[in-house]
Amino acid sequence: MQTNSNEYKHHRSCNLCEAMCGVEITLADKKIISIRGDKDDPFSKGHICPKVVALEDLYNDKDRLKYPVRRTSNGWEKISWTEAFDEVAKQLKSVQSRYGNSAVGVYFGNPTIHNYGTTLFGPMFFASLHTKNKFSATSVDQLTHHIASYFMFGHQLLLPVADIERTDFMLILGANPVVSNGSLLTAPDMAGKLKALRKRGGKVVLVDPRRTETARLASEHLFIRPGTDVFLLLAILNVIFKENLVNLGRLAAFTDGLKIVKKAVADFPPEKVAEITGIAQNKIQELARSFAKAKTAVCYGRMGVSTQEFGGVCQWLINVLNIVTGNLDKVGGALFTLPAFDPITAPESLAPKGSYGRWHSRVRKLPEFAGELPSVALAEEILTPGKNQIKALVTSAGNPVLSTPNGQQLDSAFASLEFMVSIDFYINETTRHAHIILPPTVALEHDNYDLALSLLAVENVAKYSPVLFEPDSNQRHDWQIYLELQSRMESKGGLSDVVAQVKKQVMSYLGPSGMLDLGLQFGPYGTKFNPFSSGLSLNKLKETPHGVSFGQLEPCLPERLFTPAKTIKLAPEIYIKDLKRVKEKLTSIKTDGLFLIGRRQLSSSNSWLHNSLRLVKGRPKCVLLINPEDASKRNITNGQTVVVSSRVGRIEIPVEISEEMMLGVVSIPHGWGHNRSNVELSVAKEHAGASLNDLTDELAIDAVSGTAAFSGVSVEVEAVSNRAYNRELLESLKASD
Ligand SMILES: Nc1nc2c(c(=O)[nH]1)N[C@H]1C(S)=C(S)[C@@H](COP(=O)(O)OP(=O)(O)OC[C@H]3O[C@@H](n4cnc5c(=O)[nH]c(N)nc54)[C@H](O)[C@@H]3O)O[C@H]1N2
Ligand SMILES: Nc1nc2c(c(=O)[nH]1)N[C@H]1C(S)=C(S)[C@@H](COP(=O)(O)OP(=O)(O)OC[C@H]3O[C@@H](n4cnc5c(=O)[nH]c(N)nc54)[C@H](O)[C@@H]3O)O[C@H]1N2
Ligand code: SF4
Ligand SMILES: [Mo]
Repeated sequence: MQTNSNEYKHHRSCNLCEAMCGVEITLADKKIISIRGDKDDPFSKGHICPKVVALEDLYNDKDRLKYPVRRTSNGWEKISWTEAFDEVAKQLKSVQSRYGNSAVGVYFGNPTIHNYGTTLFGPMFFASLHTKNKFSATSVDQLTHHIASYFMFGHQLLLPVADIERTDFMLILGANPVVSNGSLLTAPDMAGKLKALRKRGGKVVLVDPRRTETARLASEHLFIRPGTDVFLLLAILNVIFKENLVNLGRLAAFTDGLKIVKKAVADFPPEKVAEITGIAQNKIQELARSFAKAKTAVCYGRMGVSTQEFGGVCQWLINVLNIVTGNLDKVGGALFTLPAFDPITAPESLAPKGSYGRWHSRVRKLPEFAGELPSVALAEEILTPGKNQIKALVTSAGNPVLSTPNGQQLDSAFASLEFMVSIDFYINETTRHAHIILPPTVALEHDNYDLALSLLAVENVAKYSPVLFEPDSNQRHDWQIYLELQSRMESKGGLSDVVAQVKKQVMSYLGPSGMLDLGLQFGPYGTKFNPFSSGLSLNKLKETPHGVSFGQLEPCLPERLFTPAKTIKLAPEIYIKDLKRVKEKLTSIKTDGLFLIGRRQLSSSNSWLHNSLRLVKGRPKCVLLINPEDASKRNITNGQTVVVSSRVGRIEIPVEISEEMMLGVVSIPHGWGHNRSNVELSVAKEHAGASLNDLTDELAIDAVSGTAAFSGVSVEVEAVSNRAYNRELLESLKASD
């Protein structure tokens, strides 16, 4: 859109977190002048967060790669795309011919779902590798949600979304949406939405071992001992059943297993769990009653509960709580979306409905889910000799050295590989181990559509982001890189070469935008099912640069269920069995000592935005938070450097003493630790911090899913020496006194 002489505006959605904020970028002479919230975006209404500037900083980052590189003894050497693709395919095929298909492993990271090129073309490329050793960030994140949806609703992507805009009572466990901007809950301006909830007379109760930024906006904050949410949830349900507060409403007609749940929760009365959780018996009773009696209520639990020892059971119980109080599929409760591109009705190869335990990891026998194995097993699958040992690895849009437990172990595992290729624009803690790096374009250089996030949004919205800066002719998009590699992997001589070529031509012609157009036209608001309407297509969507809203979510059960008899399975056996482990824990739990949890920060995005000076400058961000009493017991003072050690490693980190922390709990943000050798991130190295995941333990997992149990790592904290203070931190702490 032209405004004055040489200024023009570009509209897109920020893809740096799950909130899907509309942004308005003003440019002059192809230079960005400002990035603001797009007030005309019907969904985000002008909201943005400080992180948005990273869109520009990424584009301008001098450290980012634009051409393929090969690692040599003299450093990284530039090579051509053709040479790079040929070499990668040759090496992967060589490993597979010598050791079998599964000797090639794959890890893909979180940005995969923030980029529709990777989301749409990734599955085809990964399938062409024919490996059972596929890993992703899902198993250090939201896997427990997918498994609960798969077993209860029949499809891993039928994820209930908390109706934050219409609920009367929101119980939040282990999420900090004011900082994270929401997860599996796409709703821009979470702070505004929580304030609005309270203003309309609603209540927000937050359960978290830290008094977080979100806690400050809650009606009530309850400290909980890390990893014990399972007991709290069981006790809440115990009260609801005991006091006859169960009321499934219309769900009763299509829900199985109520009696089994009633029996299962009978063993966990509040008095049995109060001490372990740190939440008083009467508080638990009061919470159960007010949740059940609220006109509408929703329980929402995220990273703090998804990634703990009983994460699987926790996410199941959260669904159970919403169901037995009649709040699932109800306005003001938890609802399902009907997105314009609906992955739930898309082909299985693109969005599988789920599968569990079709195979197991070789070393620790952890179960497959939807074709993937848990990432906690990646290092041991590389390091343990034997048949099907991983000898070569493909990483794409992931930084597992900083993002998955026991990063040091993964570092040595990657260093031992015969071949590694990374699809990433940074030489970071993970990709520095690659033999070849294939760099894709960044967000402003490609178009985008939020395929995954539209599935998780509090409104049914569709937004298309056009390309802002055309990339150079020698750059490649992620999907083009995937397609080139896929085609080479599928070419096995003879006719297969011809088929692979034709497939490549067709898919290249279609591209992500062609697939999107088909998805939109065949989707619930498209032209194909309703030829007389002026329904949705990509062209239509492009005419509305601020996006389209199809309104708030509506009840859709039982029709949208994928279970064979279209019933909700309230008591899947897998969870009932795991309650045995929960019961044992009730008597064996360790409550003394210090327990470590993680933390997210407004200006970070996991491990990969620390090369933006605007985002990292100022007060040191990678600091350990500790309660004053725990600090004084150890003679630790503010700003001092401490050594934190766990079963797997030790790090040094400055301390900030904070009343925010529950007694016995310390917190470190994840995604830092850029001081490893050969990392080529000039800004991030100057603000390196230490890696939380050099302390987290790959053996600590949720047994049902194999998801990493990040919450509640047992640690020791000791002062290094009286002289080791962090001056910058001390000064900033004094300034804030
Ligand atoms: N202790 C602890 N660990 C955690 C968490 C925690 O709370 N505590 N959180 C976990 C969670 S929720 C997640 S999602 C994971 C994240 O785990 P990962 O996804 O493995 O790690 P990220 O730090 O997100 O790294 C993303 C990588 O993708 C690259 N990248 C960015 N955009 C693109 C793109 O468009 N294309 C390509 N090809 N590459 C791109 C970046 O340069 C970076 O290397 O970390 C997990 N780790
Ligand atoms: N600014 C920013 N935004 C982000 C990201 C980022 O790195 N930075 N990452 C994005 C990603 S990939 C994701 S998945 C989302 C995650 O979004 P959230 O889940 O909202 O983010 P976290 O900050 O990890 O929130 C987890 C909370 O759980 C608490 N907690 C830890 N252990 C326990 C426990 O045992 N029980 C309970 N009840 N609470 C516990 C922690 O103190 C923390 O407040 O955020 C996304 N948004
Ligand atoms: S909240 Fe998320 S989507 Fe919105 S501007 Fe910030 S990083 Fe981007
Ligand atoms: Mo995540």
